[in-house]
Amino acid sequence: MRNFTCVQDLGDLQQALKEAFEIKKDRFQFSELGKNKTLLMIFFNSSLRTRLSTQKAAMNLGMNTIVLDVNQGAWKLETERGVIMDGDKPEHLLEAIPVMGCYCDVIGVRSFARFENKADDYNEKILNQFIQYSGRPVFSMEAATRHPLQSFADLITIEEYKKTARPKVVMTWAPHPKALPQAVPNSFAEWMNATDYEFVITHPEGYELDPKFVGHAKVEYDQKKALEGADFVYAKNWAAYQDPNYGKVINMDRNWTVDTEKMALTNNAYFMHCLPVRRNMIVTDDVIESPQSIVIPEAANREISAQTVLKKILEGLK
Ligand code: AN0
Ligand code: CP
Repeated sequence: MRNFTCVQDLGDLQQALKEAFEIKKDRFQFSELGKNKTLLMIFFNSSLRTRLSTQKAAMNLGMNTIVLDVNQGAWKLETERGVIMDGDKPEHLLEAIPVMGCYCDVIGVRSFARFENKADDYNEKILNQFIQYSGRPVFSMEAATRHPLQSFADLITIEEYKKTARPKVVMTWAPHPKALPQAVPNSFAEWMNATDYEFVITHPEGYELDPKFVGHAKVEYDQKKALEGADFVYAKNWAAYQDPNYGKVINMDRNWTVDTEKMALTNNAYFMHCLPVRRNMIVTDDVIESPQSIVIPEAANREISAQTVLKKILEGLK
């Protein structure tokens, strides 16, 4: 595998899952694979899980890691071509990217949607420039439209906890005070579409996602109806995708918060969220602290998804 930006890059998904479970059995069995190889992790946005789990995954494989927070201590980067650079940005991404490529073997990039220009976001302008100009394999640590390391960890978690071959998985929108990208829900939907699970998406009107990601999911506007019989409840907020509200919070309806009453409609479902989560906006204290909440094992699987992806990229380097 060269680059990793979406589920298709893994090739055979069932095979990739097998590899992930092999790694989970003994995460140090490939500790020679990354010897003398350097991973550079570039963050344009904050992170707790991705930063730690990906670095840990790289260490398990024997790699060295360098972490760069672009907005803290590096030169501010201009990303547009043709700009007269007389403002506050002393360096252009088009020099910075190939320079970064000189110091590493693999690059991970976190670059959220900016909500300034929908086409730029949905064309993955920043991530694709890294792929084009770095000369290195590049993987997404959440880009503008997808968060594949998260979705892979989510899938591993569902595979571990499911009690039936074809569980009912419900992704529900939930309220949040700030505009959040569609990357997590887009990506989760893309990965669920790559399985044979029953997959339902529920959200208030106006929060329709890009149909390309919705795929064959059932969209149900009545949250309670959607949750009936669910085996997994995957909560997430996202800002509007459809024009003219792209990137906007159009409501903060706390009737959509996942609480005990709603979980009671499910088939004793497990509760999932990618974290970070705002309690009592997205989910109540009671639900996230309940035995059915698997948010911590879900986060723990980020190490496994990252290690599986890094292993496949390292194998491709040889
Ligand atoms: C980000 C998001 O919703 O995309 C990252 C989640 C992994 N969340 C926040 O910015 C709070
Ligand atoms: N879930 C996730 O990607 O978390 P971070 O933003 O903390 O990396």
